[in-house]
Amino acid sequence: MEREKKDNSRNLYIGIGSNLNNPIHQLNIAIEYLSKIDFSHNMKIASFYESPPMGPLDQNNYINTAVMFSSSESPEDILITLKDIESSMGRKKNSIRWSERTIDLDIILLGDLVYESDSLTIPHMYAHERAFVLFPLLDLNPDIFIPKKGFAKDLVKDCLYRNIKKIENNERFEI
Ligand code: A4P
Ligand code: MG
Repeated sequence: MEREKKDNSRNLYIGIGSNLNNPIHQLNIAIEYLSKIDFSHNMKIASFYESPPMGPLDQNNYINTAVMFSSSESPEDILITLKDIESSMGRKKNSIRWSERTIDLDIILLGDLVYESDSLTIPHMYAHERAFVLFPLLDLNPDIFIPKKGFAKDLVKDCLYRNIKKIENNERFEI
């Protein structure tokens, strides 16, 4: 489990997804934006993964990744920053659940914080059950623990949406 550091900073894990307008390009743009925010020092970037859409099937495959850096920002301030980046990248609101999007930035974990407000749930409510979230997290930290759920390396053995392919070497994962 991660411990809080003395300066109150915690390891922030952000999940990134896209399935519109050249998703790999969109992920790279989002990473560029994230690397420029003033609290994103020493950012680590996971591999990119392709998977079929969770939700309506009449949309393109998704590309997902995650980044991690240390942050002492509040959860709500981090969410505002992520929403700003989504709007700068032209994300449009769609009323259909789990519909296609140019970019989706989710707070997956903030150290071992458990946080719930009207606008935010940390850890991300479904992170523990999605292969397209867990594989990138494991790239960043093989011993990552999801509070109240368990170690990602255990959760991944039994999770949903497991038809996932790592982009660089084109290997399909068999769990
Ligand atoms: N919110 C609550 N908790 C969080 C959090 N931890 N991080 C609230 C970020 N936001 C959080 O999000 C809706 C609201 O959730 C936010 O305004 C915030 O207040 P949104 O990004 O506007 O909408 P959304 O992303 O469509 O929400 P939803 O239903 O959570 O979608 P998901 O779960 O992100 O799923 N298939 C594949 N293969 N890969 C994908 O990445 N993604 C989705 C979207 C569908 N299918 C997919 C993928
Ligand atoms: Mg989202």
